Amino acid sequence: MRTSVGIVGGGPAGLLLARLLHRAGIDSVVLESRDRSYAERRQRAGILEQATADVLREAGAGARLDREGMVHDGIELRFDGRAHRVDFPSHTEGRRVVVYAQTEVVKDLIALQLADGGPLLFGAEARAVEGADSARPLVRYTHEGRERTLACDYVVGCDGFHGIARGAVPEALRTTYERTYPYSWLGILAEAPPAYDELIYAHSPRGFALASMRSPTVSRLYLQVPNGTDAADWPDGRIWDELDARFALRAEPGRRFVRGPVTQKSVLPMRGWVTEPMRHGRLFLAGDAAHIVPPTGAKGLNLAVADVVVLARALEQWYAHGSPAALDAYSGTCLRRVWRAQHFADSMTTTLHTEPDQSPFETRLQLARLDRIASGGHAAAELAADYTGLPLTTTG
Ligand code: RFL
Ligand code: PHB
Repeated sequence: MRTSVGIVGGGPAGLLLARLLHRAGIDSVVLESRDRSYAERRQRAGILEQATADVLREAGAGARLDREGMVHDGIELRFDGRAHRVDFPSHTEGRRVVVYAQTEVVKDLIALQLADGGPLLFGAEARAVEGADSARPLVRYTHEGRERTLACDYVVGCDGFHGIARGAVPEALRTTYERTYPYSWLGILAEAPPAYDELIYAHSPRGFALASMRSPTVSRLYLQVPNGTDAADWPDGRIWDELDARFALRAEPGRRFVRGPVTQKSVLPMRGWVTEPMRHGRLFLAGDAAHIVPPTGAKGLNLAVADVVVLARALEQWYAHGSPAALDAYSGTCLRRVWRAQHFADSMTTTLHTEPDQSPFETRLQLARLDRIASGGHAAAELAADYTGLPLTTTG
């Protein structure tokens, strides 16, 4: 098989790239190792920056997002037993976020691609990218028990953190930056109406907790837990009790979460990680294949979208005008945004979580930082701007 752009990985990055290229008249093939139902059920992100929602609309994937997505105008920070709201529109000239699950974004993009796009192969596992620095790169993959090759003009590795594409960048030419945090998240999905209208990020002496949602009837909740925690040690009752304790408000001492059946439970490590550069010859890396941010800033999916928007525009300029300038600028353009998001995600993470041997002094500093944000002014405006995201045009 031969195509213009071979896309390894059918997560949000790969699927959206295929859509954007299709709309620009550039053909592509997406190779996804998992089956469709697995790809559509994998629980992950929930928050779309305004620019991300706008891109999905432009790509034709906006109808259900606009019907079912929940527009949020702010978040709550909870610390020292008190609640403080950070408003987004008033600090950002009207910017907001949309709560719409990654599972739904993926379903919408898959349906579009299968309806009128280029080939999207499920159960197609890429084994290697070869000839990245030649004029004729190719992807070796297996599909339906057979070894196959996909010959391309360009290969894009959208195959996530555990993918194989970046292995085609010689070690001597890449640098990896990494931070592992000394705590993890226990995440649950529960059939229970969200207890609050907005997301709540809670700092507490018992550790961080986050209340998010998936729909008016489904809650998504997270608790900071020690690294190495086994989800089996957290029966449902223990989780709800701990959530009640970490979200407790002095003004409403008896308030409890509405409990419901817990349908998913898993432990997620927290890390920051970037590989540079995001290009080698005719191979480009996008999304989690090139960078991971800790989820406290809700940036991972949004960064994946920003990467492929920049890349799709650059490929358009190449195919329409023969101009390589935007392709040459791709890695630098994306990495500037990646490191800003990395910085924001790190500061949210370290301000809100409790280190295993944290001193009372450090806790006081965290509370002072949170108090600065809660007081409004520049600190609140900065959080609102970072959370709702940079406009895509400034990086395109
Ligand atoms: P994905 O989603 O990992 O997709 C990669 C795809 O590649 C496939 N694949 C292969 N296919 C063929 N051949 C191979 N050899 C392959 N190897 C892998 C995989 O099956 C998969 O389908 O990467 P992508 O597209 O870059 O998307 C990135 C996002 O998934 C990720 O950044 C976010 O989920 C991060 N994230 C969040 N991001 C946000 O913007 N807002 C949030 O609120 C948010 N919350 C989260 C998150 C991530 C979380 N976890 C699980 C770490 C919350 C959590 C709990
Ligand atoms: C989620 O809804 O899964 C979610 C929301 C905000 C975050 C992380 C995850 O910061």
